[in-house]
Amino acid sequence: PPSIRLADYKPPAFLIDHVDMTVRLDGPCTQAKATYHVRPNPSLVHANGHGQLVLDADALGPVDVRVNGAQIEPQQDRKHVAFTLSTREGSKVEVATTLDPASNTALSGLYLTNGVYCTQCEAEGFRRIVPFLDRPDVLATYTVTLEAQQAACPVLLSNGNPSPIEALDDGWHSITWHDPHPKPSYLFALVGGHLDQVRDSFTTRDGREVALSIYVEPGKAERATFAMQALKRCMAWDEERFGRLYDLDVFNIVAVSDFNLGAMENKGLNIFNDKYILASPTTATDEDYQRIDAIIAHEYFHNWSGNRVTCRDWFQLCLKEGLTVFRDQEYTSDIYDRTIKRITDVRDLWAHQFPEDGGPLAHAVRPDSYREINNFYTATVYEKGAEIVRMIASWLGPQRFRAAMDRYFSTYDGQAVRLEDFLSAMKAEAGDLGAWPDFLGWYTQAGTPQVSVDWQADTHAGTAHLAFSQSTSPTPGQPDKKPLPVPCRLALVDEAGDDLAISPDHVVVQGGRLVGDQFLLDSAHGSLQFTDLPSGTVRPSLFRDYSAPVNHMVEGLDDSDRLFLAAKDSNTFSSWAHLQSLYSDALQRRYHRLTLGEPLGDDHALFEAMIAAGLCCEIDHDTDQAGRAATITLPSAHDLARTIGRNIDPLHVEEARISFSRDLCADRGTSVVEALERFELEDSGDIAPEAAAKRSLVLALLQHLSRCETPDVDDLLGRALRGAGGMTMRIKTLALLLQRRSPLADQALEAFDAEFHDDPLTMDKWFAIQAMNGTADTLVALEGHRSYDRENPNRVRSLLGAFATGNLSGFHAADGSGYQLMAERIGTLDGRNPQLAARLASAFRTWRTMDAARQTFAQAALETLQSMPNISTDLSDIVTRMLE
Ligand code: B3K
Ligand code: ZN
Repeated sequence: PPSIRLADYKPPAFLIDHVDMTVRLDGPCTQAKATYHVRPNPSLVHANGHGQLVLDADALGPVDVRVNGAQIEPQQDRKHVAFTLSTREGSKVEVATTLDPASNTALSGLYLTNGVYCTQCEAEGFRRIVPFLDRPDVLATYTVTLEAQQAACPVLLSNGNPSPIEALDDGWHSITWHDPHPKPSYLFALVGGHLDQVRDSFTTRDGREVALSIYVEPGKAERATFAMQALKRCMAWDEERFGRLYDLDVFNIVAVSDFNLGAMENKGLNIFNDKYILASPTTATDEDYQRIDAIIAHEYFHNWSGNRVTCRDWFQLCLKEGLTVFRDQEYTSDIYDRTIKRITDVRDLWAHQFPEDGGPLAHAVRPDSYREINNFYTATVYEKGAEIVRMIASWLGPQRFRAAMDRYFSTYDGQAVRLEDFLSAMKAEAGDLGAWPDFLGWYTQAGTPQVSVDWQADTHAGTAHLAFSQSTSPTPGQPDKKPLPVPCRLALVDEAGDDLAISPDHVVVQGGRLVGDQFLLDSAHGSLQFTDLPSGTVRPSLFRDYSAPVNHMVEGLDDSDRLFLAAKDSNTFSSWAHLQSLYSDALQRRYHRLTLGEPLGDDHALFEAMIAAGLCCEIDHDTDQAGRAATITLPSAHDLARTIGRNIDPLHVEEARISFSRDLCADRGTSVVEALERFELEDSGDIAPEAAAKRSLVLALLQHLSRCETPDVDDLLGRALRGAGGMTMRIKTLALLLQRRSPLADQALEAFDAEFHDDPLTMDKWFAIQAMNGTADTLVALEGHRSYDRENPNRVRSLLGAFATGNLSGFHAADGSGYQLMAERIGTLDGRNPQLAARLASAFRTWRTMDAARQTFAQAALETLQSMPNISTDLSDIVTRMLE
């Protein structure tokens, strides 16, 4: 299919103001009927008295169409239903069609999951229910009547507020939902089925009571109590922090077991992958709890950033996604720990967004064109999009940013807008900050800027010089790059570790601006020349809190400077980042020595620093256990591969990390073991953040120890496993045993299987750790397991997804077996669920960074997929871009 281009945007010729819809849920005879109140778009000139109304459609059977009561014969092809309408006055258009939700395995539109009817309409699923102007700039109010057999579907939900349920003849019943807020069709939803309900309520700051419900499959209500608490917490937070109040009488969440993504923000009726709702201490990890909290918040926050103010077209996707990720990140930072959240997000950005931005799938946060919009729900749109909002928020400062957000929401409420509109609201509150930086450039230019910084200090003269330069490598379709406004939050740190006050009188700035502690580099080159510095050694702390999503390298700071800053920098994020840069250098050094067959060398000084930072006090007696855990955690294998960049041998990447931990333990193992021994390896399983922080530190230590070859480590891990009070310690220690091929692993896997084999969500973890520590053969064996289901996306992601994204040496196996198996499975899956197939295929995006032999195998696998006769648009788009 041809590309759709932003430059070709045209407003719709007709608008639809109101939709009256009736859906009769009746298995393969399900009927969908809708009446549209259509009028010509008044902002356009209509030359004739009539024009074509071209409705979008997808995979629909015959459609019955009436215009003002009279049946007509529309032109219908696979993707459209078109007919002529008056442009002088409004028309009433009625459409009706029959659907079979059970045969909808793509999980877009109306489908059946475990006997429950549900919908997913973003981005283009509504047209798979009824023909419509299925584009985000057509906003309508909806009145939706649902009919079903009372016994099959006691629960019937849609958007907005409900009227009382009515009994019909023959055991049928019906209910009508009315949503008074105009919305695009992608926010439409309905649900029908047997579901248990967890109820609560929330009183808004202006005194309205909102009835809250979370619906789950029968018997799972107990596992939704944490989700309900999270919902109430984030509703209160959005009032407090952004002044955003909820706007309907009810707010419903439904958790379903077949879902292509995490969750969906349908107006008043969020639908979730049950993985992000259901949790209990015995089945969910600390990460699961945090993710549930964050996703509930994310979807809830969309009510304003996305629903009340929505996107004009899909190119503006990051208008709602980047902004809403920023909002959920802030929520998590306020509720938990700001530094840890920042570290976690930056690690994710480096692990997922950077490789995307540096490879064949690189695209701007606002792309210029797309072939399949579903392939643009990416780390770039979401995470880089959130980083851009973060730069803007930090440039404005908290008060101005809040005022700018208020302005954005009030100016554009009820409208479908563009990024330019968001930026104009931000700019309008910039006050005396001077010229508005070109933040739009960050949305339109793909690729990660490389920023080189050169530091030179003259202690005797009391001067120092920081020279910056930025450049961005070409990305597909964008050969030439321009400089972007790069905010570098910085400080000069004295010998005591204190920040020096920087007086503008003693700095000469070039190629940018210094505002407070931010140097805004807005040219290819810029510099800061400091004079009148106090005596003694001064060192720079740069990109504090990771103030810009760039790849930066600093010349002029040696290892001892970085070790000093790691210990003394008052910005806790930066002190973490200094150590990470040292780990990264040490691991790269080891990697290159491994490829040359040289001895690995000695990292003693770094080990000392690690132990000092990680074990500075008793494990048990400190508040910052999570911070120390992050401090001693190495960059991931994927991140190391990214920094190596080319001609990669994944086995050496893994061995570089393994050898580092092994040498650390050989060097300082006694201190590690002693520290662990002092902490009795008993875990309460308490889900409170303090208990979770302690577990994270213990696990970070065990992770290093598990690389030692001595058998007493098995004993230690075995004790930690037996002492596990909840799922976090249980699954993580099991994974470590598996990773070191311990004889204890098999038994523990069996015990897990025996306990959870009929609890699919919990078994997903069991599949995932094996997929991450096995080979293609392991996957084939696991596919035969009684708890595996090739048709459920969560199962597929836990096995195939975990393998392709969490097992570097398995997926990139030297004999090509990983690529081949993945390609086979993706090819089969494409026939059922193209979105899922395309997403799995994107794991191949780093194939050109591998060594030549691996590239040959990867290319062959991709070409096999590309030549499939019935390949979907989704998969073909991804595969083609990777081969271009
Ligand atoms: N807006 C949805 C994503 C829909 C993806 C469609 N392929 C979830 C979210 O970001 O909140
Ligand atoms: Zn979102």
